[in-house]
Amino acid sequence: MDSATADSMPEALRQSRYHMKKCFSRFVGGGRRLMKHQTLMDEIEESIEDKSERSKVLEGSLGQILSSTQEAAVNPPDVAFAVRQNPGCWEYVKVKANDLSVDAITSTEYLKFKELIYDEKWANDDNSLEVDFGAFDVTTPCLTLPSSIGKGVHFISKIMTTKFSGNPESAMPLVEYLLALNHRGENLIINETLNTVAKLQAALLLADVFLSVLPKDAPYQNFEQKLKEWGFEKGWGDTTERVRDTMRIVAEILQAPDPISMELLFQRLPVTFNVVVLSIHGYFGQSDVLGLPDTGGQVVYILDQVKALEEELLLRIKQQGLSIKPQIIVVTRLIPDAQGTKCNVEMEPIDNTMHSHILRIPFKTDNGILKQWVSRFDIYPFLERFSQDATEKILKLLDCKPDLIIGNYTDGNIVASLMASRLGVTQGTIAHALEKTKYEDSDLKWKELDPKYHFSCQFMADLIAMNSADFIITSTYQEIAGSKKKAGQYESHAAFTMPGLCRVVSGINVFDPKFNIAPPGAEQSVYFPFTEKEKRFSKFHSAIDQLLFSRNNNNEAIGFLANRKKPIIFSMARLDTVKNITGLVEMYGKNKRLQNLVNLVIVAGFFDPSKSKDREEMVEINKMHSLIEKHQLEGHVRWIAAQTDRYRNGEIYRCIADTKGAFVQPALYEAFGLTVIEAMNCGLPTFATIHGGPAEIIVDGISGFHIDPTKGEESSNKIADFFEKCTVDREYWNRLSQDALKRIDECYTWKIYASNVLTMGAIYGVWRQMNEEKKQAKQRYIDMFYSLQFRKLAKTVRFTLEEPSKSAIAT
Ligand code: UDP
Ligand code: LCN
Repeated sequence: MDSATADSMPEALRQSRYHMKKCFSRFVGGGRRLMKHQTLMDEIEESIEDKSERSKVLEGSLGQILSSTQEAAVNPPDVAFAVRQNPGCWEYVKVKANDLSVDAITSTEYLKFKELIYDEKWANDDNSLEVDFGAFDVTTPCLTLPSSIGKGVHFISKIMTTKFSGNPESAMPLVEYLLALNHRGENLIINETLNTVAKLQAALLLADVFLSVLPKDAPYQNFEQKLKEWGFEKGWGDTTERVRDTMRIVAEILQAPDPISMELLFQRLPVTFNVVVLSIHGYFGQSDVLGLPDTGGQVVYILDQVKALEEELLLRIKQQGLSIKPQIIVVTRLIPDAQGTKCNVEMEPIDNTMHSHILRIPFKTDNGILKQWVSRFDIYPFLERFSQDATEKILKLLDCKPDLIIGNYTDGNIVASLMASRLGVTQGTIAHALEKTKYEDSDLKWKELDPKYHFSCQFMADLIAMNSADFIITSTYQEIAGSKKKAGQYESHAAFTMPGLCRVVSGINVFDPKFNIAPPGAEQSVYFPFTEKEKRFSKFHSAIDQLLFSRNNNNEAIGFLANRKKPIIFSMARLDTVKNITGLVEMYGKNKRLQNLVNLVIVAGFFDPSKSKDREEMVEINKMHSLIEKHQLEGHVRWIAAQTDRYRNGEIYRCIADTKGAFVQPALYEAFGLTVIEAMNCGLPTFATIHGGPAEIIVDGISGFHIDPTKGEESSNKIADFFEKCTVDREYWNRLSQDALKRIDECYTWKIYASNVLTMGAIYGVWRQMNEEKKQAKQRYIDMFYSLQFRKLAKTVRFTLEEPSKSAIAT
């Protein structure tokens, strides 16, 4: 087995043999255990007390290996290292503590070794369930450079270029693809007359000569008949110029393909008209839902995404010279007990769109319809039935199959997988957040966590969706492959083990070209700079003034700000543990310097734990109250309940900017972090967690600041330093504000997103067709895994509804 680490480690250990022997005897002295990177480094520090000796040891290749070690599993007398020198690149080695001999081991061997710590019987059982999705992908072309991860479309375009090159007949798959394009059975682009590369080439030449003498802006209808005689159908363009351009792209590809023309072509072809978007858990609605349990960024993302996709579809359809009405259906759960929202309404048109709707389908059980909200962690038993009901309803509504199905989060993605495989439709998935990396060792400790989180179901569902998807949309690079130091969310599914359940020797490969980065934006009619005075929603100003500065406690806000002249640091999030709003209150409470400089305003959850239905929220509410009391924060903190009106929220960010304040996002882990880009869009300087997406959104010290919420003191001092600096350098705050806006304009807009996603839908559609046999073989494995593993686990999910289960069922 090739392993650079295994090759260099023996010599590296030999050079520091004396110290390493000490370190290894310390490692094994602690008995069976899993050591995370920090523990490993701490123990090295304790073993080699002399600082200069230690630095000598940690120099060179040994230092490189140890600093790239994510974890080390100890089963005396052996220690196995999981080394990650680059994103997505893992090597495993086993070292004997007594003689420091080194062996390269496979990921499977490493997982088994690690399992010994948790479940020896399972680890030693030759028939423990091993899952290997990668076995079906050995012939799939993959990226090799970590820096290219997430650029799947570009890679596929290159691969297609080589496939279509060579002799003229190599491009036949493209001709076949064009022949198959249709809308409700009516041919588009070409018909059977042009069923070979040669015929298509000849016709394109003829058409070009014919079109060259027509006015550039002549409408398609003027020459439609003529083109039809040669075998061309609608869809090439709306004017002579556009038709000629598109034809030229095809002619050039047939002559000698290149990736740029390939991508351009797929931006233009009439492939997608009907899209189904799945987002099941939480309260999916257009008003009064944000901040409710399980209801946050995903809803915002999808509503904005649909609007952007519809705009792009309408533009493309017009430019294709077609008069087809696109349809986007967002499928979610119907909740009869809707808590004052519209989540009990079956169909709802989506605001600011012309042809997009929310379709709500109830969860059915053998006893009838489930009335209440169900936590996303408990949702699994309902999904199969939901997918069947949703599929029937969609086929009825569209009167045809959708062209593209996009799932969101675990539940939406597994349903998208079932639906896409049943209908034979291109499938895209979006995770928003993969829970696996949010909770440390959630795979190894699954048995402990399962009663509360049902990760056994969730991780199996995620694996199914990742593997059945034709393409995966992510918001950041880190979501796929992390950073130099930390593994990515998808990457953590490459090889992992859940002792007693299954050993995933190959879950997903982050070098697979199905991965694409397409970051979302923030709706710019809602989130715009505080300086655009004439656009501001001044009608909210007096209510916001009350909300922030009133001294009264009421249902909407508690606590008060004694000195309203101070800038405000502001945060807004669902009251989940991971969002760590209480962590922010604590770091503020402990830092008197910060308290003297700024006030703190929090928007999160609500104040009475007995009113919450969410397990984590109840705990956090209680914690908030006790922290405010413990640190005597009266007069410094205003706690506002969850806010549901995004227009007003936009204005809140701007009002905070008026105070020359800042936004703070203190999550222990944040997958992407829409609030971060909302705040930045409003020109509000932002401090956001280094753990997850925000680390990539913000360039530290330029477009905002990174904080590490696990280091409260350091973080609160960083915020305090900023505000101190602002008092001496009046321009500093403005510079930060402007650079935040610049960053957004360059990288985070919905327009770029929509164009990219529709192009993905088209390119991966052809790719899927070109690899059909391979896809089907893998699908059979996925189907089996679904039936034998996921389905069985979903049936075992037990949870309590807040009312007795009888009244939870509406028949
Ligand atoms: N949000 C809100 N009211 C609240 C809390 C959050 O409107 O009380 C909105 C917030 O403006 C953002 C979304 O919900 O648009 C949260 O998205 P984010 O990506 O920050 O976190 P998520 O909740 O998706 O994990
Ligand atoms: C879910 C999350 O947890 C956030 O990090 C994202 O910003 C949001 O979804 C939208 O993708």
